[in-house]
Amino acid sequence: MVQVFDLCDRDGNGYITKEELSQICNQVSDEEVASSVLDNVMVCLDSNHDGHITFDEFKAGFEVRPCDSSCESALNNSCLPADISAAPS
Ligand SMILES: [Ca+2]
Ligand SMILES: [Ca+2]
Repeated sequence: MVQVFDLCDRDGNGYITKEELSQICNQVSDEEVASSVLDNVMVCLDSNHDGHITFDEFKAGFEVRPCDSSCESALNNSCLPADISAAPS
């Protein structure tokens, strides 16, 4: 999970912005990921809504995800779920 976070945190400053999420999604996905989808993912993962996803938020977001159908569908529409589970740990 730390590796996945580091992968998403492209500039290594300890948190993921929507910009970085967009970059990683467009890098791993053949299809363009809609900005509205990324907005939903940010809302789901950024639990204190400061515009940054910290590792704790990132980890917590994926742990609670199965309980939250709207977040699950947002994440399913992004590039993240398959790559998270397939990522080498
Ligand atoms: Ca970053
Ligand atoms: Ca946050």
